[in-house]
Amino acid sequence: MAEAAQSTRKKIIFSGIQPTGTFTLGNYLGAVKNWGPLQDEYFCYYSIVNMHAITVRQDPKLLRENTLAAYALLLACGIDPQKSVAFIQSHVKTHAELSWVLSCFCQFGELSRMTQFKDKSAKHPEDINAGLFTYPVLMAADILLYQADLVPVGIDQKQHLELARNVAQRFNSVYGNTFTLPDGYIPKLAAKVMSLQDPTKKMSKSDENPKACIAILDKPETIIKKFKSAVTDSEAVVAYREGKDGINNLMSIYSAVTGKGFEEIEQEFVGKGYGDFKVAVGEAVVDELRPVRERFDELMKNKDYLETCYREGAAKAEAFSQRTLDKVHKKIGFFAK
Ligand code: AQP
Repeated sequence: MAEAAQSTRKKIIFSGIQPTGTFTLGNYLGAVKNWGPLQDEYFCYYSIVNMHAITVRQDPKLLRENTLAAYALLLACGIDPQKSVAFIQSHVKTHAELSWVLSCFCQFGELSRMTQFKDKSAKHPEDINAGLFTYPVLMAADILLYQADLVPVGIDQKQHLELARNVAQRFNSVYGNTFTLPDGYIPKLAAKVMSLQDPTKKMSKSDENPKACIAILDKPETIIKKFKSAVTDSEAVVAYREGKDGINNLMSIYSAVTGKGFEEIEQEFVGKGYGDFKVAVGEAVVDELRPVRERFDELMKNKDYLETCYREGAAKAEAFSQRTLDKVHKKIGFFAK
């Protein structure tokens, strides 16, 4: 399949998601939902990036469970392992190997400027480890190993993506054309879904307040309850405007799941209060997520199938990425044993 991708010059996509908990509505709308429809047009590599997850301390048993569940969720969200290469990052050793090489082409200063590093260091002051600092180098390796043309991500990953591009450009300028320069593929809507409890903060899997985020496997009644308690304002007018962060967030979510534009939504809720609007958003999200939950439950009953898929995915990912790594090793002066 890798050869086919090369010879027909089908564009290549890479993206990943951390198994740090059940995907949120933010992960889903900003990233994973958009991955499925790309499978026919592009050659896609999608990964559960468990090596990134250990930059924050994880319970080993839970990480194992979350990794398998995240893989099943990936398929439940529409990734077809026959069309795409779906794999678990730690199964493919080239990621760590290229990451080391690229870390020698990445400056301390540029890593120090990464906002995710600053945010996560502030959140975990007791464990500001080197992996947290070099996280974007591993992400650059993930992308560049597959010669990805496009990387579908939420807007929070834009800075890391730019760094990957800079590292690739730097390497290419020294050793000649080696890596494809990747572009971001950021959705127009819901590129940054905000917390339901603090709409100035992004919705995150690891938020300590469970009311702040919708996990895509939440029960319908839990989803409705969380939307009902979402923080808004005291104006009681459903309108997309500066300063109405809570309502803007709910309108973006509603728009992303129903396909309705902001004006249409404003018209729909003229003369109605926030209560009606919140329930409508909740119900639309429940409808959107129902098939994902049903498919996930089915997949988790068939662990053998999941194992076959992730093993095959890893073999395909390794075969393709090894070629990039061999090329890199040759260019920098390593020779084969
Ligand atoms: N709130 C969000 N809105 C839109 N897109 C989002 N993404 C994350 N949060 C939002 C996108 O989801 C993809 C996978 O993200 P990740 O799991 O690799 O890492 P993250 O960005 O750090 O996600 P979380 O949920 O905030 O995880 P934790 O809490 O573990 O750090 C990416 O494409 C990301 O842009």
